Amino acid sequence: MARELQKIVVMGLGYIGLPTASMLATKGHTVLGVDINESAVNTINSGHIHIVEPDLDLLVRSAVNSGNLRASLTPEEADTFILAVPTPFKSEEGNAKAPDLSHIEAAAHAIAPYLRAENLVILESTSPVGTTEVVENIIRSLRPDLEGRVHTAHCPERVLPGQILRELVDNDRIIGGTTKAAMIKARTLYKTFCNGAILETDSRTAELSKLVENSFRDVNIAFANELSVICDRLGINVWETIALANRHPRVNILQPGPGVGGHCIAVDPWFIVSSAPEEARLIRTAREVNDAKPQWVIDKVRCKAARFKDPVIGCLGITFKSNIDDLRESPSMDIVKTLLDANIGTVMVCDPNVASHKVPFPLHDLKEVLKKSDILLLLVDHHEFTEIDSQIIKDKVVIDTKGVLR
Ligand code: SAJ
Repeated sequence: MARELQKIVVMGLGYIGLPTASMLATKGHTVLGVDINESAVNTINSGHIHIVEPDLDLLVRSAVNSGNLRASLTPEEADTFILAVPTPFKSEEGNAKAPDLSHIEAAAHAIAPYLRAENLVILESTSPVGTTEVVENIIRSLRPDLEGRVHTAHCPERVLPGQILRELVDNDRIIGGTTKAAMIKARTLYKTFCNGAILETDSRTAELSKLVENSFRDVNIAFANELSVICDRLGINVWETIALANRHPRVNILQPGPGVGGHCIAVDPWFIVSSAPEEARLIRTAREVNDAKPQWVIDKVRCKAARFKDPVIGCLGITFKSNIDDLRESPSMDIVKTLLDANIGTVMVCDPNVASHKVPFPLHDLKEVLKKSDILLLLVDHHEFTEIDSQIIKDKVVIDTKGVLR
């Protein structure tokens, strides 16, 4: 394994930046993590974490205790700068949702005064094609004295929330340099902590590859969600249908649900659509199919509720997927909020993974919800819900968006 210990600045200490900074620090690099959130900076400097991810607390503590990881509000001079800031989309522009590059642009401006000749700048944030060149152009315009002497590369993050630490080390890594020299420098750094294969390419191909991975998943989940609506219309069990079809050696259908959430799969396909709006027809349609699923679930609940005078509607789960506490872009949360405002019954919400101060409505105990509900709406397959005894719910109207209450 190549061992070249460096001083590294990581811009953005969120779900990607903090694990990456800590991992680099535990491998012996001297790391400064930079964030605009002062309370996150203080929390990290005290050896604690401000986000939830299995075992990340142990890694951060050990990185901070080793003296190799510090957090700050401002960058310093270094050998390598890694940008791991968010890339959300702006509200609808025309028909496609346009990427918001303001955090990346701000990070590039923030590091510019600290750059020296032969520095490496790595963009890890998931980004539309051409964004690494945007970073390069910002640096060129702010530091003309360094023309041609700062290397830039795109190394997209690919880790799954809930398994970040394992995937950070084990996943194959795409390294896309704007030049061969940048690619070689980035490869050397990632080899210090990555056990997966290092896949070499240019920055634009690296940018698109990352977007394609998440779009592939979105399109396949859209297929499953469309099947669930078709099966409902035909009175056929979608879970059984998919399980049977998946016994074909070349079929592997994903699972339907209440919609697609999280900050990645529900966002990144739009970056392809906004770059090639005429051509990206399937990718756009998949987004629309997945985005329409929450309303379909709400309509189902309305239809069932109409049979009761004042039904108690028990909603199980509000996170964007199972066994995590993350509420970002959660379709279940949107469904629950709409039902709370819909005036069609008394809504009781339960999510054992979410602290009650994080949501603007009361959270109830699972037992209480199971006891009082007339209609039970399962939105997230947390393990607490998959273990519900079918006898307890046999007399209730059950709407099971994840197919676990069989
Ligand atoms: N979902 C379904 N049916 C399925 C699988 C998922 O409805 O069969 C839903 C989930 O419930 C959730 C959403 O899709 O709402 C996304 O969940 P996920 O577990 O598929 O993915 P994320 O968003 O947690 O992480 C993805 C990963 N990308 C891929 O698997 C291609 C991860 O590797 C990326 O690093 C991450 O996006 C990212 O940061 O881009």
